[in-house]
Amino acid sequence: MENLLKIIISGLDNAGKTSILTALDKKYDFQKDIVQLKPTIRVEYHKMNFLKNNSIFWDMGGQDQYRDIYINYQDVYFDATDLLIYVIDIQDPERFENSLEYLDAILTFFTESKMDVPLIITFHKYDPDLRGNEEILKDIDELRTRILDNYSNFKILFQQTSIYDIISIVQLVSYGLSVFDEKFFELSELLENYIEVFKSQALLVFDRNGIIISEYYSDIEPEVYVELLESIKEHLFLLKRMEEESTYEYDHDISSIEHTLFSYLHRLNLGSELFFISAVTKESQKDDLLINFPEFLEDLTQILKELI
Ligand SMILES: Nc1nc2c(ncn2[C@@H]2O[C@H](COP(=O)(O)OP(=O)(O)OP(=O)(O)O)[C@@H](O)[C@H]2O)c(=O)[nH]1
Ligand SMILES: [Mg+2]
Repeated sequence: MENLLKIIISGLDNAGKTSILTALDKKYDFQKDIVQLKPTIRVEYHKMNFLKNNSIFWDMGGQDQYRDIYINYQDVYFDATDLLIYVIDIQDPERFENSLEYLDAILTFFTESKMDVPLIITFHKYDPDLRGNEEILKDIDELRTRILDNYSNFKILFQQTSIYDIISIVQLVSYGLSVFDEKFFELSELLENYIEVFKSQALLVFDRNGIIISEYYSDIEPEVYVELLESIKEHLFLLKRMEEESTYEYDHDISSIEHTLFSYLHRLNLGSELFFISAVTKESQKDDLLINFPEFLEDLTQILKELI
């Protein structure tokens, strides 16, 4: 049966909410659209399909006057929320308090209405050049601790995102949507098992929109991780092409990254659904991957069938 999910994306004005949704829509060519964004007037709706679920994203403009409206008419706006994504601009410490107050107003409403809403809080604008910045990491840590202390009755996931790191944006949504189905845990276990069989570095399953359905990484050094993300990013572009050119001749593609990593992308058609599997492994281990891949595909198909 098809579900319709209501996902609210909220936070102060200028936090980056609309940018996140725009980046998701246009994963492949989004930078110029984001530069031209204007502040959101009240609420904008974005629709997105994810497996069985149709999701409506409510992008709640964060300017003062709109926040007042939402808070005064909370039941209109927040009623029947399935997931709240709350965006905090990590580059704007002067407004942390303000942002926590707004979050508190929303969570107080959920508590009073006895609504058990899962929550993802993202520390946004965590741009690649800020990775490892001690001040920012300290801020993130403090915010996280404060939020956890105050709202122990909520199920909260934390995430760091930047529109300059498209994978982080894709992950944000995939974490959010995976809280709705137990099958995702099974899938994650399957990937965990096979990453050992393959002796590989990364294993990801995407849907046709490039949303990560599940992913697993082995313990890897930071330098390898950066290369890995680059190769996955290439896969995102490629799977777009594979989807558009339904006549695309091959069901898989291989590339090598600086002769050390081997990167494999496979397309899987299941009924009218389309999935992509991305695997990255050491060049020297590629046989383990290629030999065991068909068996993995079979197991994966069993689980995916129940998700569509
Ligand atoms: N450096 C950086 N800037 C970002 C990022 N995401 C968004 N921005 C910028 O932040 C500004 C505000 O982005 P919006 O997406 O319009 O913010 P919003 O939360 O939708 O704001 P309202 O609609 O007013 O509530 C824009 O200038 C974006 O280009 C990011 O990850 N890193
Ligand atoms: Mg906006």
